[in-house]
Amino acid sequence: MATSEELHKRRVEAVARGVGSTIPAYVDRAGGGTITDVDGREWIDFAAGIAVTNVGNSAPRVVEAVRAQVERFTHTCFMVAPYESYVAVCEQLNALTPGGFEKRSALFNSGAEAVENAVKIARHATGRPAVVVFDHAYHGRTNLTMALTAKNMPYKHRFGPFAGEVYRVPMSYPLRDGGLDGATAAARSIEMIEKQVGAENVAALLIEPIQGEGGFVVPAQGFLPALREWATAAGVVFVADEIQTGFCRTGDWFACEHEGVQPDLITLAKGIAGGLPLAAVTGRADLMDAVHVGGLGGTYGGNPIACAAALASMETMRELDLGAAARRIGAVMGERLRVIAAGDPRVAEVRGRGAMLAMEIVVPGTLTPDPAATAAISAACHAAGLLTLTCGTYSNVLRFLPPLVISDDELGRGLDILAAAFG
Ligand code: PLZ
Repeated sequence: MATSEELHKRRVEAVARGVGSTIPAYVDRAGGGTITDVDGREWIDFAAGIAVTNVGNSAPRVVEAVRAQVERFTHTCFMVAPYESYVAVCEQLNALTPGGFEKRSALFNSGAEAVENAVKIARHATGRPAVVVFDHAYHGRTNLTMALTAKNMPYKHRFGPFAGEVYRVPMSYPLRDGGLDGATAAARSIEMIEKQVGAENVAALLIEPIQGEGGFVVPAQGFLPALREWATAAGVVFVADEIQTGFCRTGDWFACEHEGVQPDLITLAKGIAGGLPLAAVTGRADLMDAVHVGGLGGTYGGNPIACAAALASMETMRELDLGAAARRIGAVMGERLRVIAAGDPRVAEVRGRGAMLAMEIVVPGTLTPDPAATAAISAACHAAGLLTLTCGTYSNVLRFLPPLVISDDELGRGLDILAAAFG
């Protein structure tokens, strides 16, 4: 087998430079909580493919379901000749997502595609043009979702012009907004929408209940409910982007549940199908069904193999109670992170929920972001056998997203490596 170094040389000659990788190691296999490269080096996995393999890599039920589906048929296109598993995934999403009202779902391939479709549906249903998004938001890399995403480098730089009718308002970010309470922070955002956009022009308010790429920003309590309430009164479609937070990651099926928020539409991807590409928009039947027949779709959306994997993943989440697993991981990890933070003035804050935790790194005694220290700590983790990711508008957040099936031993060893990396 080729070595990681050999593969890297081939990659440089074959793969476009614009596609990056966190580690220069080439994967041979990956299990519950580890990734092994072609040279036999092992990493404890605190990335889960960016919050995708919540059920673990090659989860037994997923492998079995995919194998069986591949043998039956691989693709017919749901828009040409439909099949049961697509319908079954939609039924489950309608039942699992917050809100007891009647719902419908539509399936797509990627998170960005789900977000694009949520905007299409909200605009079509309301007849309004504007979309409101937040500072530090991340919603994807397609043209519309680049416009919805906040951060320039690396996502938007020289990729414009961007889609119009996108308006950005302040996020509740307690560490960096002076600790505004949720209601006050929401009032500030709402005033900006009303004065600068006009509520009657707004189709959708789109928000990650805990921001992912933007820095694992957890809004102050009450922020999301206040926005939800305003959207209802203003006839604005409240869209929760749960692409990173969904499917047990935060200890509930969906992060909105923590404060009892019921979105009108919810965008889903990543953890939905154990690593196979699948995404969804789920929401109020009156909004979803407003769109004319043929208005939504795509060749591969809801591919039968991905649907089989999704059904098996959701079954695994139920069977293993991965919500409880995420809460347990969060308790163990949170305690260790707070010990590290107490002994290191570079850690401004430990935050997150369940198995979605982060540390924001600053110049000691200030709130000045320290992206260099963040990168150095992450690199030390990689060198010592722990796969960590960074994020944040200021690239100064270490984030931890282990698979929810990680063993206690792997979790403990990973945290030991992290503690050592802080030195
Ligand atoms: N919405 C909240 O987290 C994807 C992006 C990694 P796609 N986040 C990881 C990268 O650098 O491209 C994401 C997300 C939220 C939307 C998306 C987009 O999902 O499946 O990557 O299109």
